[in-house]
Amino acid sequence: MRVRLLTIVSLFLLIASLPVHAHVGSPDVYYEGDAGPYHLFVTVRVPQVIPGVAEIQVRSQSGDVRSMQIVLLSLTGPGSTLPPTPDVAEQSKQDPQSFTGSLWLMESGALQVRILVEGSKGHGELSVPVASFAQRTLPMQRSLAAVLVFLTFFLAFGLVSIVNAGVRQGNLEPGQTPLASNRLRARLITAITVLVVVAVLFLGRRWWGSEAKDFQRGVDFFSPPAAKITLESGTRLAIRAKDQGDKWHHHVKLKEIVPDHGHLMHLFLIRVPGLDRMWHLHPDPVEGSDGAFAQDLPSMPAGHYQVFADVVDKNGFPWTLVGEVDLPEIDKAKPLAGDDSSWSGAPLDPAEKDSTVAQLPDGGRMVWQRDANSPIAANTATMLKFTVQDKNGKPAQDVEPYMGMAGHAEIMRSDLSVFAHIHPAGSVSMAALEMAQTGLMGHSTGQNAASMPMLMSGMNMPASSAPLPPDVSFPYGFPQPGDYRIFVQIKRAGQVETGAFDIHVR
Ligand SMILES: [Cu+2]
Repeated sequence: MRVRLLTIVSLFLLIASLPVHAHVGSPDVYYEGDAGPYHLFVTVRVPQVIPGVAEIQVRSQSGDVRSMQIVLLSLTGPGSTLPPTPDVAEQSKQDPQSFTGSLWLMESGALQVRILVEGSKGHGELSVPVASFAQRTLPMQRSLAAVLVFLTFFLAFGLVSIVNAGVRQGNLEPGQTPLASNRLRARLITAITVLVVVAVLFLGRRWWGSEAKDFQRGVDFFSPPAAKITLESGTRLAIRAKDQGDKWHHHVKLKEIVPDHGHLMHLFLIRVPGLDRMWHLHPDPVEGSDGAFAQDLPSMPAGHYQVFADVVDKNGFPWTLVGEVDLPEIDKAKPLAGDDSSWSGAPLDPAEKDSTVAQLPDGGRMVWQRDANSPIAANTATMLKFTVQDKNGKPAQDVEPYMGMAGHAEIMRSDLSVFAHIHPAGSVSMAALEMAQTGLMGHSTGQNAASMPMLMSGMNMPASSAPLPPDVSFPYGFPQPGDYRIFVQIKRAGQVETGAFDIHVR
């Protein structure tokens, strides 16, 4: 890997700053799930540059875990079935239920962290998908640049003087003065040395520049792809990826994406500014097109809309296409059907206090179970827990699965620099999570990505007859301070209901 030296140098010497890309600004992984008999809460803090070190934190719900090992492997393909020797995660002395470790992410793409647990209930395994990519090119620290510039000139000047002195006086006895011919030869060779040194410095600078450009190309490759959003024939919205370069289109074929909890694409339309209208829709691929998707829009007011379209490529890498569109008023359209849903309410006002109660359209409420006195801090793993109440204020008895899960939450920062579509299992893509489970104990190994779409289409489970609990929780950490709006979507008695909550994150 050609960028290795550069990035390792950057990694050790440069200051980290806020992540700006991916999943749209929310690259860390928060996950809750079972490793056999052990219930674990996993946080993976991904590095800003690749290669880079990911920090893994795992907390077990019970105290019966003796040891834990972690290992990194590809999510799909041959590498996904051949895990290297795992590393031992260190058990915390203060909190024996917590384990930490770090893993080098050497390559970009869809990876997984496998966690192997030993404890009094035997062995357990868990795999968490991790999207690995460089988020940005880190700038060089000024002090480091100054030191390097000084050393460069010192060495260059030193080399020239050594050559000059060597040629002029190298063959002389002590005390002898150099001959005129020696001086002339020394001048000539010194001039050549200067030219060579200047050429080496020039080529070195070119090399550095091309490495930096290469690295930036990698950053651009994994930044959220721009979407081209067009309104066609009145009410039909078309979604396409804008030209992202040949390499991207070769690698990520929108014709070959895999279903993620029952749909190829989850499309979010949010009216800006204010975030006062939100649609969660599921466009279908356009027959015969090269990766275009389309959706018949429901009735909606005119406005400027931000668009996020979540898809998962065939390797299990989650992409969020980002775009904007101006829409005229759309009326007399077909009502929402299937898994499509919408929300409307008051604009996000940062001056307002944090909200912990959301009114639902049927008279019920959704309550955010949190201590309103303890503020939420950025980059802290938190459990966002909500309770659904019926119109009498009692815990709802009719919550049912919505797209196979107890709930879906969409989290966005007021400036839309962050967008995350998360689930009770956490911030990982559900399609990638399915892929990650194939290599685990109890699963037949050797399943590859090609067999996954079929396997995952089974995720669209029919609603079971027994109602779900009225509580739904989402593990998550807000990636940066600011004002956020959270949409929590659940299904009750056949109706999707959305609660909106505003929070100021410190
Ligand atoms: Cu979802």
